[in-house]
Amino acid sequence: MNTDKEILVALAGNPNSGKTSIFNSLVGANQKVGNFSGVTVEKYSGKKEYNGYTITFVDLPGTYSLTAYSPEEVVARNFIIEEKPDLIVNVVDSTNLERNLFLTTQLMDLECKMIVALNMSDEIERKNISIDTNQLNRLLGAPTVQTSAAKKTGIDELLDKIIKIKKGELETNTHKLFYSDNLEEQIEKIKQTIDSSKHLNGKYNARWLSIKLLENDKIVYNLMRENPVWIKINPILSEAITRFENKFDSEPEMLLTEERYSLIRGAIKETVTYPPKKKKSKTEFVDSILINRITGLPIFLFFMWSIFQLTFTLGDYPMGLIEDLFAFLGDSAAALISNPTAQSIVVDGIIAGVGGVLVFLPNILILFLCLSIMEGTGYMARAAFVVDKIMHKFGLHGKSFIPMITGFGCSVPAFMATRTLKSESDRITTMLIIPFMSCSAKFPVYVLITGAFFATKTAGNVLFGIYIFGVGIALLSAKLFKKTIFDDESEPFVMELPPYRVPTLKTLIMQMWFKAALYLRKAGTIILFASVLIWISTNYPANEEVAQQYDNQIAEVQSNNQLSDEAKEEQIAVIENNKLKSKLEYSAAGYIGKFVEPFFAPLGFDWRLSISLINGFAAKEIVVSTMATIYALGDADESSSALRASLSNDPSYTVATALALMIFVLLYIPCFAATVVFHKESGKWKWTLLYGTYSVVIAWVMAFIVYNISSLFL
Ligand code: BGO
Repeated sequence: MNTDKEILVALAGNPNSGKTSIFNSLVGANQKVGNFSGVTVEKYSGKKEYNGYTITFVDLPGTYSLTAYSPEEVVARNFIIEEKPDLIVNVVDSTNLERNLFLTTQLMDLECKMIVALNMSDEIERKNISIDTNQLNRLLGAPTVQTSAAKKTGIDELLDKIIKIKKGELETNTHKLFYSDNLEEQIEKIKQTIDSSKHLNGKYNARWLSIKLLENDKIVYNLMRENPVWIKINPILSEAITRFENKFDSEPEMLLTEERYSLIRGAIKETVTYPPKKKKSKTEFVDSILINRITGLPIFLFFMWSIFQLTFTLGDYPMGLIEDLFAFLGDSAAALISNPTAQSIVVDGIIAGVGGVLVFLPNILILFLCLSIMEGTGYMARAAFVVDKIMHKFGLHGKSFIPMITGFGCSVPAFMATRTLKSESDRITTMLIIPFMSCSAKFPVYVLITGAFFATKTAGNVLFGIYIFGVGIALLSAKLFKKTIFDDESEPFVMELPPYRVPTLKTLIMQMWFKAALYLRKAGTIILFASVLIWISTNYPANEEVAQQYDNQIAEVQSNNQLSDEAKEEQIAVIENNKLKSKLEYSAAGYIGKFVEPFFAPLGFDWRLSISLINGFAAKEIVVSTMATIYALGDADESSSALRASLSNDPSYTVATALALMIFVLLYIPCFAATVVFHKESGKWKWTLLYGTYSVVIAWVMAFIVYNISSLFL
């Protein structure tokens, strides 16, 4: 920053250290979202006016280290190197110091000015743990502040220290992180050679470059290879690596990591005091059951099964009420609007389409609430731990499981959550299988179909079965990709077990409200727009000739004096129904549906289901709204009754059709938005093409198998 009164501060920390919460406490509503230069990683920044200074905070992506394995790590360290912030606030989760201080040691290597914010201080207080911050300050050579983003404590102290450092009244970066003599000797040799080169213009810290070269950092390697000094460095580096391998039977990278952890463990021993240990802590006791080798998996499956039962049984009550509300709205609108076209567009288009999607809001809220509780309590990480072994059998590790579970909510954040995976092959494989983790937008289709074709008692089990089927396909696909495309093993990774926390009701309600608002916004915009489009495509072009033929038939029945009034009414109702059905068949949607019907016919789907599935490429909720409009228009007698009843009463659909439809919806591309994010995250067209074609092919093949097998028995 250029003026004396402006300070640029970067917030760095592990995911879930509370970095975002600290950032929010610091800047409040003065936030801006952009992208880090040259990449698509989101950049949150915000300004704070404090004691005459303007402090700009930039929230760096959450990372566990600063290697070159993931885009986030590269973004974070490039920002520090290239933007040269005045100061780094390293947010550390005090309840998990060993893991969090690893990043701190890497920031120390960068020799930048730093304050360590020991966050979650409320948690350690509750656990009677105390940290000697003065001593930690001395050991790390950086001021430390205890903060609690939850209780909003320590924030002003943090701001005061930032200003003091700017004014030069407080020392930071007072000492380097020194490694053992063997390592230091090699670091120094490489550093001296780098120092002798004028080509790097002091942009990079020479000691940091030396450490990174010893760590075999790909980006630094490439950078240095382009530099003339490489001719001198290369032999020194090769000699150093061979020497470490001969002497310690280990690469310098491993030795550096070991030494960093040794320093951290030492620092913790010297500064942290734990309360006297009782027999077994509560966490240890709960963990001994939840992540036990025998009980862990069944308990996890039971939790997941209960979630689906709960969403179905509990969600059924408000769902019935919302269905009644929309039926009432439809009847009222029909009574108020006399123009038949306007009446149809409002009742059959908008109210049926939007209403058809909104009735599932309660179910979705229950699902999100349960997922939030799992995440907030720390159980999600345990679940990942439990499935770690199984995941290894399929070429992945437990770390991939969290993005997969996030995929139950929405594929978009799930694709983003894969950023924590360091290996490219693990990341791409996980992204390719996320579409099979059924997202909440597919949920309305299942609730609709299971509700229509299965008794309430079995519906929850069918729903659970569909999700498990998706997980099975995901794991088998991972194995296939790992064996064919990537041909490598998953890399070893420490599975973290965060402490158990009791999520506050406020956080849970806020999260639910946030999701509800998104769903409502989607219903009020995309779904509303799609409903009107669907209505137009199902009403136009109108075939006047065919309509006239039906009108003639009606006129004939009316003028037939041999029929009683009752018989006339009955026959006219049948003709009216046929007239509406043929109107749909001759409409644009009818033509498209009929055009794609041969592709879907082997799966037992007629043109109406086919067009709904085609529309579902845009968003899965539109599958439901398309059906809602088609059935509202196509059934003269039951225009206001629930869509579920229309489907179950339709003689052309069987339980086999229902199962095949759910399997197809489960497995094919989640939605247009997710596809865009997939492409952004994977960065290559070849992956996006594979993602699209693979999911559609698998969806078709599986739906075909399920349809044909279940047709034999059901
Ligand atoms: C959830 N104290 C306590 N007790 N909690 C804190 C503190 C603190 O000082 N600071 C943050 N948290 P982020 P990153 C959550 O998300 O800021 C909590 O990744 C939940 N989620 O509220 O997001 C914070 O930016 C469901 O909690 O971290 C957040 O570094 C139920 O730590 C979590 C309850 O904070 C991570 C909480 C699905």
